[in-house]
Amino acid sequence: MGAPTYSVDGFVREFLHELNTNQGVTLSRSSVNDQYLALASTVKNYLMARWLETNRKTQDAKVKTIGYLSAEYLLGSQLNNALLASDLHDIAAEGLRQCGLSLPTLRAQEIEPGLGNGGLGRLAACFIDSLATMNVPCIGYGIRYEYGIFRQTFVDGRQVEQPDTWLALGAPWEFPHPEASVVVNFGGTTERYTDVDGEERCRWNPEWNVLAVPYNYMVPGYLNGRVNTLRLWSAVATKAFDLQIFNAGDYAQAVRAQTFAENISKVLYPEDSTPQGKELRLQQQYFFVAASLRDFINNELEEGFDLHNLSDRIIFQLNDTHPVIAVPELMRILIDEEGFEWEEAWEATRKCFAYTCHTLLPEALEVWSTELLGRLLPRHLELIYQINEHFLREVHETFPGDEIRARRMSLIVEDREQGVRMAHLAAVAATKINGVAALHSQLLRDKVLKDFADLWPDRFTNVTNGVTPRRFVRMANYKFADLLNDTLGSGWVTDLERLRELEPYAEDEDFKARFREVKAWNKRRLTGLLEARDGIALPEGHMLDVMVKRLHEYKRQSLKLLHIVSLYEQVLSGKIAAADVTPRTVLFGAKAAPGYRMAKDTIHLINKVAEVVNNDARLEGRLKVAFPANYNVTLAEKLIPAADLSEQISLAGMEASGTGNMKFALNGALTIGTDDGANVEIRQLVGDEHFFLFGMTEPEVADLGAAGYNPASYYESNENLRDALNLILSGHFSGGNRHLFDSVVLNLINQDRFMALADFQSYVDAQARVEERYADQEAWTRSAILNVARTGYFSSDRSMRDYLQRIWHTTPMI
Ligand code: 26Y
Repeated sequence: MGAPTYSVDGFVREFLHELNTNQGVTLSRSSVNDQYLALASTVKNYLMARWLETNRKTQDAKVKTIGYLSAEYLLGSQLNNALLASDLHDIAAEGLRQCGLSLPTLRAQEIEPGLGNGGLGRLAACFIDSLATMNVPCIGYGIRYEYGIFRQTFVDGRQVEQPDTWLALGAPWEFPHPEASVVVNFGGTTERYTDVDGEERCRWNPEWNVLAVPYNYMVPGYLNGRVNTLRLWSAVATKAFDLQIFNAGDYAQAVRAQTFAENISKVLYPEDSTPQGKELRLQQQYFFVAASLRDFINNELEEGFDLHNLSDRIIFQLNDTHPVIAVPELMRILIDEEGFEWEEAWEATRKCFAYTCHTLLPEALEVWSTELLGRLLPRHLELIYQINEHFLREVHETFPGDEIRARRMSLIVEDREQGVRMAHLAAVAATKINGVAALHSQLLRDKVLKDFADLWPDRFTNVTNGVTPRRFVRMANYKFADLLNDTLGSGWVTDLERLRELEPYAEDEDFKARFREVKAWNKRRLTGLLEARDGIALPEGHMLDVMVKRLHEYKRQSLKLLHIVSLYEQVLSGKIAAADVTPRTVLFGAKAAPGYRMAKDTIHLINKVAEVVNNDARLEGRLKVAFPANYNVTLAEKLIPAADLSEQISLAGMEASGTGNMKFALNGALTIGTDDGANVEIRQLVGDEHFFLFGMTEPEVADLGAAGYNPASYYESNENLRDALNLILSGHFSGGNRHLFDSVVLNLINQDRFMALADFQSYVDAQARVEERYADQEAWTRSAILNVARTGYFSSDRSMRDYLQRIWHTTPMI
């Protein structure tokens, strides 16, 4: 591409130049942070020419772009990924060494942008990485939260949230473009009028507005010279807004107005399942979506582009319902601003959107009250009503007289208050609707959106999630990557199905030994990190059993906990000898939504159990529980490669897909899991023999629910389960306080919405099979290698190919 390449000398020169001119320090007086920022600039400069070139080529080619609309991007650290993508890693390491510095030290300086809650946000980050790597034009649109996901700390075992000040030490990866700011309007009224041609038109007279300032981030493809853009919006007060108040002489009020505007992008909502219907969240959603549509239309299309053909140039992928307000926004632009007729506008709009659903929990589906929508976005509410009228007409035509069906399907729900069902709006507008794993997509069709699937069967499809092999294998597990390179060559990094070629090596003694060495090395690395980061000592020689994900009842961290408590109880009561317990460290990582009581109580209980179990000599050091605080992408990258056992134990029919499950399998951990989400596909691919399946199937769960589930009956009939629960109730883990964990334990015995007790025995039995396999290290290693060899399917590159073929109908640039 004619862009510069660096030698070690050139790199050093550039690095020192950045240190001097950007940080304003000499090497000898520079802080680690100075050095980190200078290094980031050096890498950025390198990528810059490629970025500009990518933009030019893409605009010239006038091809279709993917507009990924997501309220969350859980990016993880940027430096290492940029070094990898630009092939600068070794040069930087050597250059820094010559300066007397160490790359790992500078790397550790980075605070990851945690602009997402969990799976959905991380998926967005994997997808944009894959699109760049596959040479597909994509703009990721989102929000530049000033505070990302909170930093979790534990105080006496309880979660305490601290603000995530990720911008405090400088933000070297972003490029603000205030000159390209966009005004976003809110509130006010709508008005009918007759235009100069005598046409009846509508006008929105907003009451207030804010400025959306774009911050661009590079999304470098892996070694291919492509650099796509992630454009995150930040809110500031508009001049017009505060000038008015300044003129009125109320300085303090004007400053308050500024704060009000800036609140919009201030903080990521840390809830990931139960929407609270907060006004600020709706403001955030409309804010980034309105700015993004405006930006695309004004800046990515050539002057005079005919918006009837908009879908030739963009497909907006809706990452769950959070950006769905984009649908009425595009209708508003086309009708009110461009003078389209309804039918023309709808025809153009529909082709520009596709919708991914990420949930099955009914309470996770967003519904916005019409009172709030009407107050904040009056014109959009009118348009939604109109879309609904047209839609219900179609329902009536297809199912004449079926009033009940029409009411079920309506975009408007009449509950205690009237609301708009955002998933229905998404379904009505989208060219394609997809779930994120085969089972999930099936359940979407059969349950969550059944009426829509009856009406439009062809709109529904599945795209199973994937993860980027660059970050989660090549970077996170570079010793393993080296082994793979030695064995297969390096093509697997962009063609993960090539891991299949590993299959014969599952029988190769030498390879197996090297595989185990890598695992052992990863464990030592993790041990060092946890020691330094958390003061946690990981015992040597243990099976590392890992459950990391958001804390949620449906994911059933409590089931894992019952397994631990039961093992412990059986040793205390002499049912089993400590010497017969497989040495095991159970490692948890999980954040709870700050307002989610049960999740926070579960964290507290895990920590208290850990305290007692870890200090009880009767276990002879054979069972440890570790719960490092603040699980995030950076920690995941160290943790996953060290794991032996991956816990994917949600109640069947609840986890839409899971993506952690894929990361573990690809890094050579075996899975203990239910038939849920993408576990189903993982098991089918790796083979039953190499996957520890347990628990009810989704239809069995449905049947048990219908028959009337009674958790207490399991408590009564299963001795080990009862003894474990009783041990908690006895106050053993709470210094004698018998009621401290009533909320968790009594809920399990009396409600247990996610049927942990029903699956307990099956889980324990599966754990026994785990231990048996683990005792035979040869057999375990063979299974682990086959897990890697057979899970290349879960590359997000494959997910992107599926979206391209089945949903976006476009191809990579050549
Ligand atoms: C509306 C608001 C409260 C909300 C905010 C975030 C609702 C949901 C979310 C996030 C959901 C999420 O992360 N879902 C996960 O998406 C992953 C990627 O598809 C799946 O692998 C995972 O099973 C699903 O729980």
